[in-house]
Amino acid sequence: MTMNKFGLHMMVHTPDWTEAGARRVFESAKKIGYDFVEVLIFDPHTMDAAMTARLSEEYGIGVATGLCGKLSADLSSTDPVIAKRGEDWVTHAIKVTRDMGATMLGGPSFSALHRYMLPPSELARERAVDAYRRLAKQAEAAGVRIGLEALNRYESNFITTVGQAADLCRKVGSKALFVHGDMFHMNIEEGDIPGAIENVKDCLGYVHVAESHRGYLGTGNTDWKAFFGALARIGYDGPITFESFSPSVLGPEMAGLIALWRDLWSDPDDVAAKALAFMRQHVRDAATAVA
Ligand code: LER
Ligand code: MN
Repeated sequence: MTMNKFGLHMMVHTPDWTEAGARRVFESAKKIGYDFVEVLIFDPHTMDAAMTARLSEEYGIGVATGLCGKLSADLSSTDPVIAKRGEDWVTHAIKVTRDMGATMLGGPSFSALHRYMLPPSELARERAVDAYRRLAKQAEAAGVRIGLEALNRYESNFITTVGQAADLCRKVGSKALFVHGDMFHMNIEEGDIPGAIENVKDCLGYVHVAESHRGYLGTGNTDWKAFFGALARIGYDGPITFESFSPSVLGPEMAGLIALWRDLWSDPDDVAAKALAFMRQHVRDAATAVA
């Protein structure tokens, strides 16, 4: 029996974390059988943590959070003012995560969701180690852990492989940091996905299960057997979250951020229900294969 908990990303249903939107996500998660929902924090100053904690309790469904930086609050910037704003952004998100009753804050908190035109500087990389050392201490005090989500080259320049995420975790040297892998991004950036997973087994803490085109699981080109097989071999028992997007749900601005130009589905409950069955089956099959 797997120990993994299964999560449903809020964006399958809504880009807005209003009470009405949140209820749709919690209701769907409960009806389908997910264990928790992932709330994407686009601005930690505007998230209603009390409402989230109340609904989490009401539905009996857990919460994890994700955070994206932005160009004016970008921890990876060489401009110290912008980098400091980026660090403060994560500090607020740690508090919001705690107040939601969650313990995991993943996502690309280290940069904006943006197509950068230059590589990150060595100075920014050095500063990020110090920044995450300070943030890890705050996270430990709050009972929260911070995941570093490796994104593909068109959405960040700072951490694009799970190995780079692990490097930063190891340099910081705190258990409050972990690697957050996402199969959509790994499928673009990693040469050897099972090998990449093996290499970060000491710090992998969270995964996004997302198809190569971000639509229905099993309808893209991802080698899911290889991915779940690698998770089983390293004994991964952490959270597994389904992440999928549709422009008709996100609206043009959000969809544009991640270059989502085609509708691959229109029924959030259907894509979410099929995804949970798909993930459970793969986890079961992979466990049997390694037993
Ligand atoms: C964005 O491409 C993504 O994968 C999200 O999980 C960002 O948190
Ligand atoms: Mn993701």
